[in-house]
Amino acid sequence: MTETTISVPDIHCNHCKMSLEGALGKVAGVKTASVDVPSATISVTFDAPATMDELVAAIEGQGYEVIRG
Ligand SMILES: [Cu+2]
Repeated sequence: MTETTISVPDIHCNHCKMSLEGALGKVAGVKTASVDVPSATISVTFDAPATMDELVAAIEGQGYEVIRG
């Protein structure tokens, strides 16, 4: 199990939270995805076949830019 925190500065409201958690939840291998609106970050736990690149692609697919850290 890999746990990561992804910074997505454009997260600003509950709608962002719902759409991003929904998109990440559809990525095979993702166990949990939790958006924290005040800090504009997403905590994700995942296993194979999910990869960091796929998580980023799912986020970008919703129209958000990811800050890679
Ligand atoms: Cu929003």
